[in-house]
Amino acid sequence: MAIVKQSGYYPLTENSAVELARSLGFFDENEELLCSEIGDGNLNYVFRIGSRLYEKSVIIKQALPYAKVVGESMPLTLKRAQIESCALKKFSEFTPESVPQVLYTDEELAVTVMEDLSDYKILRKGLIEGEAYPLLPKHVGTYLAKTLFFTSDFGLNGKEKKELVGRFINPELCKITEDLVFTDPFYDHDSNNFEEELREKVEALWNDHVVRLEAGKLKRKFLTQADALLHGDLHTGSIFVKKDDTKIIDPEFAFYGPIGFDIGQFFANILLNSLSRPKEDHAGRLKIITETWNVFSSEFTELWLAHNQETYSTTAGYLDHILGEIFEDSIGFAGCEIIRRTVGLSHVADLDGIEDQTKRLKAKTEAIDLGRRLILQRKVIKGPEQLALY
Ligand code: SR1
Ligand code: MG
Repeated sequence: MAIVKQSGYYPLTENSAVELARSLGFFDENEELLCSEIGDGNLNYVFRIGSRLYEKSVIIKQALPYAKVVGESMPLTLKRAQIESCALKKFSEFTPESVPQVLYTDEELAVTVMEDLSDYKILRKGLIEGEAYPLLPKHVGTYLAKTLFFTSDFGLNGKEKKELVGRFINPELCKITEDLVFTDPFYDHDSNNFEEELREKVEALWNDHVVRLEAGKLKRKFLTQADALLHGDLHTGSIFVKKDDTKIIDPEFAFYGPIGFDIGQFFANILLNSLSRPKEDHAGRLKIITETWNVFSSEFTELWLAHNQETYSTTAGYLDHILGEIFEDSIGFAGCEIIRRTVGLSHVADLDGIEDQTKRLKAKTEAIDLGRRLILQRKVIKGPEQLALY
């Protein structure tokens, strides 16, 4: 069957994705190709296209004009594909080993062609299966330090930084986070989604004025504090792992926001996994958080000492103040993310996948308590070791 070349935006199918890959010269004209749609995220199509034995392969990711997880009733800008590929390219300037290589982008089709990472596994899946990744904290901590330092006012001059802020204005995707992470779970909102057995617990959360006040303060930071170019959605589904390597994927939520947000989302999703595990696994999960923070803070410090462009950077106490603020924010943001993944829209398989209802409800109850504690106590929690689950 002849493929008619379409113009403008059209959603790809497995056939048209193959044709696109061929027309872009990734494969020979007559090469027999295989293709499957492997996207398991909330928003996009992801096609894997390869030669018969996948000796050669690429990924074609296409943004849909709506959120796949909700359906066509939730329209979503296609511009996010461009944001994602620009963010991947920007991050690769500082840490090329941490992100997939972008091979081609098409703004109109909302398509990014990327290096195929099918020999990696999504971290969330690996953690649920009980696998260990000893190099994960080193890789994630380094990625965080480099991307967050080098896109901040400490790593860039004022003009360069402001140009980047402008390039990464991402209002539609930020609005999703503003609503789903920072607002809806703290109100009786339609988008919330929780098991009826948790209603009493959730209503107590909605009626807790102090939690709501602190969540409001954290939301304001997210709205206003343009510290650095964030990934913006750094949960364990945005990280690909294998034993000796880690890749950070999917930065379509990238924008200039508070440095603690990426760190907090990562902490939150490790803690959510921990809550789903037997007690004997908790220390290992806490170690991921502790080591990631230690790597982040020591690498951020090295970059600060070697490359800081801010006159005040040599003032005694300034670096400690900044690191203290980043840590405090990351704990508060982690609290919001934990609550959202338990009572809001877009849950995590770590908790929802617990088959035994009693155990699942217990884990979710503990998640709500933990989220509350992190939001309320973020100023007194001084180190990651204090995040130990009871
Ligand atoms: C409607 S989108 C739901 C969630 O999926 C993404 O991964 C983000 O976490 C977003 O909040
Ligand atoms: Mg994603």
